[in-house]
Amino acid sequence: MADFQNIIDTLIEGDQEKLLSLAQSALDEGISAKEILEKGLMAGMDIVGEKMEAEDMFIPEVLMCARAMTAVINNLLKPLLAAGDVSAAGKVIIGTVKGDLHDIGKNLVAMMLESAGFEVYNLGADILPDKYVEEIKDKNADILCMSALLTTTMPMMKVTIDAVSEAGLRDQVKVMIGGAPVSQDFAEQIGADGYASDAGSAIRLAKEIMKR
Ligand code: B1M
Repeated sequence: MADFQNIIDTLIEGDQEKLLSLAQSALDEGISAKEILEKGLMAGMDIVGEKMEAEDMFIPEVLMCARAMTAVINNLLKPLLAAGDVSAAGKVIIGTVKGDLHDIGKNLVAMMLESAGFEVYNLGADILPDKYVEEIKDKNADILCMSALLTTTMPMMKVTIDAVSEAGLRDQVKVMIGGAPVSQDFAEQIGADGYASDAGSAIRLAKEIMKR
């Protein structure tokens, strides 16, 4: 039986080496990458968020947790999280909106879309509306995915959609949004084509959009 509590505690401590070794042991025991991600890393990150809000943890410590989680995803889980379906699915531009530096969830979504056969251009975090526009044009993208983790940066999603419309590209590209504070209601309010609550639903939605 995997010791998810140990993984959670180690993530909260930000101990990257120990976290890598615990995740490797869990994989060796036959625990799936998805379970390690959801029951260990994401559960731990939720507690980090609560501690951050309560001012029990501060930015440097949270950054250590984020780096430890990213190391486990990139070094151990990435190849195992592949969705398996590798049909040529479409071109996706993805980034976290201007003013927002949170990129772990966005990178997970990018990685899963890639493994589902999409051609993914991951622009990074803190992305200006004009940069999205430039990349949509340059890559002739089918889908634009935006992530926001802060209530204060959610409005940048609307600003970006407006910039895409002003550039005359809105008919060419479908817009999907996601991130913890974002919702289906908000997607409708700002004129996005869809909202995905997690990486799995982002893949389902992207595939559905490409069929439309
Ligand atoms: Co920040 N932070 N943070 N933070 N941080 C939150 C988001 C917060 C909820 C913590 C809290 O107070 N409880 C809070 C936001 C409050 C709010 O606005 N509602 C917060 C705050 C306030 C801040 C600062 C303002 C703190 C400060 O400076 N005083 C600051 C802002 C910096 C900035 O961006 N300008 C800040 C900074 C940071 C760090 C840099 C230290 C670090 C980020 C490091 C990094 O990403 N490289 C950090 C972290 C780690 C967090 C928490 C703890 C964890 C986020 C995370 O990675 N979760 C977070 C609390 C929390 O979320 N519980 C918090 C794991 C990840 C897998 O989940 O990102 O939700 P998530 O992604 C999911 C889904 O949302 C969805 O799929 C993913 C996978 O299932 N999804 C998409 C995400 N993007 C998608 C795009 C799509 C589709 C689905 O496209 C279609």
